[in-house]
Amino acid sequence: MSPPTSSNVGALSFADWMRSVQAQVEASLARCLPPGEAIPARLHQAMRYATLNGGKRVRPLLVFAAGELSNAPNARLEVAASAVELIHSYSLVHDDLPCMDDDVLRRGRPTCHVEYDEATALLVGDSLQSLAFDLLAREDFADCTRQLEMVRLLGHASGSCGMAGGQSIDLEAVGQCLNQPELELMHALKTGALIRAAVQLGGLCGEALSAAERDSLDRFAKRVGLLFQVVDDILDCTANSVTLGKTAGKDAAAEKPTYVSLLGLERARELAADLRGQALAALTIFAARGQRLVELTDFMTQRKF
Ligand code: GRG
Repeated sequence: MSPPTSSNVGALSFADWMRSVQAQVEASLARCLPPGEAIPARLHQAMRYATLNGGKRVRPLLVFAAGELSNAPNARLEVAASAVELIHSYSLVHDDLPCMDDDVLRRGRPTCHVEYDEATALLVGDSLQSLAFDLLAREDFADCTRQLEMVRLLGHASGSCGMAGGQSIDLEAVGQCLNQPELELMHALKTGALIRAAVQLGGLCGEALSAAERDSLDRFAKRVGLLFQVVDDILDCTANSVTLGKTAGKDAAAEKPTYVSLLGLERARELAADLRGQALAALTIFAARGQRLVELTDFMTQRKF
């Protein structure tokens, strides 16, 4: 299927649109990752192993869906979406290491350090992260001001005041009893910051949004980031490892605080429904232009893996 363009995107069903964006991002990642035979071949093969052929590509989908609000060029969205997915892939590789979550299954396959080795997995994460910024800084991607803003935004979202900071809080929280605001802060950083960045990057790829539109989009991004995590916590204790493609029940086994451990399953489900409502309410300002974001919010609420 060819990539969606601003002229045909409205005509595609959500399922076709999603498949088309996923295929486009897969092809873009395959192109921008160094070939498996390029020296150092083992590292490059491991980078490709950790990034390609798997993953729902939720963050790239958010980039593309947010890009529809600002009539963003498809090629620019592809670069921004690929950069976010590289950061996400790096975070999963490092998260699975024995010094972090110590997991053996990811996207239905052995984790990167199991398939290769720990040192290689560490370098895979490092290299994927560097590649993300390399991609955003390439000269033909956009105008320099926009590129700088995107580099800064992604750097902030993935660093110690964003995803890596959230991971640090997560590691300290093992065996602790966090209250709801503390849990929310941890997830706003660990999972939410990159999801928020994906939405912001999509919004930045096209024509300038008004201040009111930017505020609404950011409100949406924060709510949908939290929604993603609440659903993840619910799936961790209701779905099995085969469906999830990762080890189910990990959080409870590791004595990690989650929305389910804090609120119970039913209230966690109610919270997910509330967050969905708040996310959709934030999109009303965009009317029909927000259609894909609305559909994507529902996909993120109803996902089974
Ligand atoms: C190591 C700096 C560093 C950060 C790690 C993302 C993360 C922070 C840890 C992952 C642990 C985890 C399972 C978090 C819950 C939410 C989450 C990020 C799930 C995985 O994302 P999906 O469902 O995965 O989008 P796919 O495989 O579909 O890409």
